[in-house]
Amino acid sequence: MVEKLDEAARAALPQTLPQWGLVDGRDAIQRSFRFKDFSAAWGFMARVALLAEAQDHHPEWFNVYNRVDITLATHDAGGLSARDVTLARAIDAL
Ligand code: HBI
Repeated sequence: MVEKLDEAARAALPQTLPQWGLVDGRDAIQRSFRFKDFSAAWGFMARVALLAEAQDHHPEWFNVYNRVDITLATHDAGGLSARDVTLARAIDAL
């Protein structure tokens, strides 16, 4: 079982992940990305997929043309965990 994110880490989210927001009605974070076109969006998704496999932690996402919306939550924890923060930071660093 994966531990949910502790209160201190939750309070720090605006600083650690300033471009991510909390999802309404759900213990999850989300960020929306825009790219030049579909090819650039898909290239980004391919790199996120490799990160996800390396971390054994996977995004929920939606893509249309140049837009990629990513939601992160830990299903094994029933909400946010440190795994989501780690993956979000790695995505931000791409
Ligand atoms: N990805 N987002 C997310 N949440 C999980 O709990 C999770 C995952 N990828 C793989 C994974 N868990 C494995 O530990 C197994 O539960 C399949």
